[in-house]
Amino acid sequence: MTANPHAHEHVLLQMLRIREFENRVQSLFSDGLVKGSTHLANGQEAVAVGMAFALHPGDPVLCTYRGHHHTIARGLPLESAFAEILGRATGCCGGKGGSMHLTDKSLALMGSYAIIGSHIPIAVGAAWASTLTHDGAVTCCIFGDGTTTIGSFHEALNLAAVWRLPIVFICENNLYSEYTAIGDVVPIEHPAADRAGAYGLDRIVIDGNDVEAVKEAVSLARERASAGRGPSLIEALTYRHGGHSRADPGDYRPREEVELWLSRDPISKYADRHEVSTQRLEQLGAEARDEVDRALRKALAAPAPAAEALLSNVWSEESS
Ligand SMILES: Cc1ncc(C[n+]2csc(CCOP(=O)(O)OP(=O)(O)O)c2C)c(N)n1
Ligand SMILES: [Mg+2]
Repeated sequence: MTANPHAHEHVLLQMLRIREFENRVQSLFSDGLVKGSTHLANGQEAVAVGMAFALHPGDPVLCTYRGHHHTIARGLPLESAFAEILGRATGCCGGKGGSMHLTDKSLALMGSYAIIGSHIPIAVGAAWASTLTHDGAVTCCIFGDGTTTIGSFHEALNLAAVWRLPIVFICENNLYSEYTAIGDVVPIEHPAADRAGAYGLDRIVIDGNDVEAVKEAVSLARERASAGRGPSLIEALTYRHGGHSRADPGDYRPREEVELWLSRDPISKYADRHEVSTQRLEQLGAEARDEVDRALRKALAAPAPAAEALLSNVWSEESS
């Protein structure tokens, strides 16, 4: 992605770290160590990593319950993410948020949201704030294909467009909304891009399993936003390798479809393009596994939140 000869490995390592992290979360869930639900992003790593390489430090990012990959790609330490998911005091939300609420203001990770579409108006608010404070930040808001049927998606998009706010919307179209194929509930092929014109925006559809395509599209959108030319809506085509959440085996998906998308795995696709040997890819995978193991050991050793933590973060403590 850059002139640095090791840059390819860096990109691969980022995707491998996320993949290993997600695999470990699945095992932790199966072992009964995760309270609540988990929504993994195996197969969708390129969207997160491409986005993270295109954004600048301080750009606010808002994502969903399927947000481990976005937050890790934006710099959330693996240990902090594990600890949060395990409900430990050292997690990014002190163990009180869990898998669906990875948030870290110091990294401008302004929340993962479990209510579909709820974060899109909040992201528009963050972008509006940047026009008032002139902080030069561009907000990035990520959501799924199913979210495009929610009213707040349309309301927020309209406002962002008419006020030309500095925001990049990314729709991760993984073809399913929980257990429902998007084609069964939306009468257009591209649920986000085919509606962009209604808000005066370009129709942008990209291969979300191609990390370089994602980086390029988000960089262009970021430039446009910084130049005061308003938002962009990017539809990134991708696929989750597993089910919607927890123990969902995803059996409602045709086998050929799953196989087709497994053959488009973003990690092997990138490794093939840059001629990374199988042996080197395995070494990088082992490196990622070691790092994930170390982080998990530390998170597992961390204490549960103290009882008093129940009463903190209920009201904003910053204003007092
Ligand atoms: C307002 C609201 N309605 C329904 C749900 C239940 N729900 C959780 S995930 C989901 C599917 C969302 O699909 P999509 O936007 O494509 O995201 P993906 O899970 O594929 O990343 C639904 C309907 C919810 N969380 N919030
Ligand atoms: Mg979806």
